[in-house]
Amino acid sequence: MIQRNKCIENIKAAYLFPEIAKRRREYAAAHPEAKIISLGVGNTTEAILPHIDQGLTEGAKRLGTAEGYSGYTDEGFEELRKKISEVFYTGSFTVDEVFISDGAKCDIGRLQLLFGAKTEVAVQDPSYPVYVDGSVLAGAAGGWSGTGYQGITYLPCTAENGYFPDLDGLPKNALFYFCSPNNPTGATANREQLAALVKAAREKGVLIIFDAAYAEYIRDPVLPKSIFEIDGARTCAIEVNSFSKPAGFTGVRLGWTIVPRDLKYASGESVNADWARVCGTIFNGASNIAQWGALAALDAQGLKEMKELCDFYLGNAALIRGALRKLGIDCAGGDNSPYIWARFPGRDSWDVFAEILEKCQVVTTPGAGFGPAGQGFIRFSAFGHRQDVEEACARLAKLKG
Ligand code: PGU
Repeated sequence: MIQRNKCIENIKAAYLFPEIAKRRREYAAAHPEAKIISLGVGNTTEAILPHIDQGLTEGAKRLGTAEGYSGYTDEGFEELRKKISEVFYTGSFTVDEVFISDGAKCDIGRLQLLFGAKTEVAVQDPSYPVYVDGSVLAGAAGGWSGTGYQGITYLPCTAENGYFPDLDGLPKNALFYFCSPNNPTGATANREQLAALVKAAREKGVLIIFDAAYAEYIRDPVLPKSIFEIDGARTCAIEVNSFSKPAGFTGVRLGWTIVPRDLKYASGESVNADWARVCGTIFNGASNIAQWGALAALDAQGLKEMKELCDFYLGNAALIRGALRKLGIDCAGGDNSPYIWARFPGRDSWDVFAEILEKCQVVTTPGAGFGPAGQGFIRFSAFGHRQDVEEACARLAKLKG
């Protein structure tokens, strides 16, 4: 029989979120009366707002007309690529530097193909599990050592360093996944920090994959929403982004990736040209309907709706953070991000997860699932209906004592 891919063997256990869903199901089976509320996976809950929804439905209707029909769109509608450049990057990228995807996670997975199994990988610790698990699947990291995967450099992001890593630990010529606003800590890097990151990356020949999936949650006007607000980033960074969290497109599926033409490998060859080649080979473009929705999201009315939606979830975040602080639980995040990172010193985060589920019937995400430095933390997601979030906040009082 055919052999199993060794890289899959190296993966420690189930992907974090299905594991949480399994524990929730087990709890629900044992407690059929429980009204469980999820503040676990960051999955949007609110209806798509009317103008953006109209973009989607009109897009679907177009496909039923001779004039409006479209098939494969490869790297995406040119009009959408242009609009993304204008709205998010002051028009500074040409259409061939903007690649439309079916979501940030999908591109994070595919991007590894550019660099291969020999790549050194560094991550913020804790981090979105796809960076590490994707690297293991691509063969760029080895087996589980008990505290982390062999071959991955974990750069701790803790309360002590303001959730920004010590860049001296960044290996040379590595791929560095960096997420701001951060999942899971909720920390948002400021301009000086990102400038230091770009400087270190350029000095060390590091390529940054900057995940800006939560950029539209930034409310502080001085905080950068993109790595490309920093001079020099075009020669050392790729940015992935998504309509999932600002437009409620988690189920619609649409994102984009910026690969600057100035970005070169050690050999001098173009990363952009290779990315076009990879996408052309294993990706047949994003849904046309989703792209019509995204175009609606990027006009004046759509941008207003995206802000409204993010404000709603930020309102939830403020409620959760307030409830935790009232209990004396130290927490970060929640002001420019939809995640709250709560500290339970000296505790195993899976134990705290189980305690919150049992006492409050609230599902969270254990910090250890995001990396070794996540031990002793719980991530609360602000994606939920207001009534559920209010109810969850009231139940959290049961954690007292
Ligand atoms: N990037 C980051 C940093 C994310 O947190 C998520 C979703 C994505 C990308 C995915 O974006 P798409 O455009 O929708 O592909 N993170 C959620 C959902 C769990 C998951 O496995 O993606 C979370 O709870 O962390």
